[in-house]
Amino acid sequence: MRPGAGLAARHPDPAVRSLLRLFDRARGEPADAPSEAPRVNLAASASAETGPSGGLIVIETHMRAERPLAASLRVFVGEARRPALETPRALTAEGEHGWLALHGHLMPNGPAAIRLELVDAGGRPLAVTSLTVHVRNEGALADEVRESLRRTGAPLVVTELDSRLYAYHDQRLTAWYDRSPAAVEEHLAKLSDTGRAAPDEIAALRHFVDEGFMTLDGVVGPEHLARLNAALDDAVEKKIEGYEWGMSQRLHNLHLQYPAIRELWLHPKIIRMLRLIFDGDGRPCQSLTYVFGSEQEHHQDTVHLTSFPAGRMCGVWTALEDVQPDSGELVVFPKSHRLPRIYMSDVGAKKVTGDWTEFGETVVPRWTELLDSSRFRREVYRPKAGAALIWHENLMHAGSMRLDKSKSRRSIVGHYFAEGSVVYYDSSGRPGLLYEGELPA
Ligand SMILES: O=C(O)CCC(=O)C(=O)O
Ligand SMILES: [Fe+2]
Repeated sequence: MRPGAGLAARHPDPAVRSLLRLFDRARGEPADAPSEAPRVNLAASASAETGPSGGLIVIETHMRAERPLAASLRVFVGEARRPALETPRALTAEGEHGWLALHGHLMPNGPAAIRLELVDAGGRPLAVTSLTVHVRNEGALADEVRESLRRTGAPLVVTELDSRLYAYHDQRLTAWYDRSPAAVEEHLAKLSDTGRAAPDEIAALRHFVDEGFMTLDGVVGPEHLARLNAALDDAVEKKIEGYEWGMSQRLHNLHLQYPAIRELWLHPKIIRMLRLIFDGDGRPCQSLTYVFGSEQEHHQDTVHLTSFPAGRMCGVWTALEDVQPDSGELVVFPKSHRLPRIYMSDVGAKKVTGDWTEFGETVVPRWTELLDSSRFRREVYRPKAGAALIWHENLMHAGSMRLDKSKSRRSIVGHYFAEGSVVYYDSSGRPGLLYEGELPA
């Protein structure tokens, strides 16, 4: 380095020097080798490394430097010699976990090499890592999404997911159940004429279209219910996620620990009904287990569990016991699925990174306003054990007040997305991951 040549060379702190080198470069300083290159670590992994993944390919990253350092992360996809993304990163000694998401729809099906590079302000390599991901987006919906992403020029790599990335206004992408009554009838007639759906299933689908949900009795039999309740007892006893008896708190993804819950998650009757709704496979993304009522305020899942195209998500709520009055029952507002969908950008809300205060001040009042705009009936769901309710993505629903705190309300919710869609959490801007394994026939 030429002594005294630039701002960087004059500063005593090496971290500041490395930042200032940026300015020196901008002022025409030559890209000298740094006097003492700090050790930099870069690691990346993806669930799509182990098997084919649809929708967004999520890459988890970890990067750190011996001492604070301004760097750029470059992402190379496939054979491309130019980075699909170049983004500044402030490296720290503590290290930082992060993520990137790739629009797999814009990639060919099959394996793809991904290379990540960290470079310093002068473009000199600091660290590099590679991985191979497996992309699979097949079927009519995936094709429509691919074409839409191409038309709108969606970026291949994203670091924040948002509704503005997608052509939600494009009516070619509207699901059959969100179309005109005539189009709905035509679809149902086809299902019926081809023998794909039985008369009771057609009736359930019609209820879903008109009211925004359907109820199914006797999905889970007594033996399976006993195993599910034993799993809940075990989770309570082990105080999983710090659970204390009587709490409204939900337990996340217990299907990963309890085979009985996983069996419910992939229940053939539920998967079959979702296949009829989505006109293709539906795949779960998570499970939430409740021992007592959630007392969750009215909301649409749309902003939390977001699909592109719109409407390709359903919630499935299964009762593990006969639901009692005053236990904090699930409440749905029939026909409210026809209300406008609310996304973060619509109300100018910032992505939630942990504190939900602003969300409560921007999104929640808009929901209240929408619900108050029409006189929606408030339907309390008080089923027998083993029954399930499937709601439309945009249906307004809530957990009512637990008027009798001693009454449990054992239930499990799964959120399912249509295969071929893009799955994300608009509220946080993070990508979603679907179960990619076998589905029952
Ligand atoms: O079970 C409840 O009370 C509400 C659950 C819910 O809103 C959801 O899981 O999306
Ligand atoms: Fe919900």
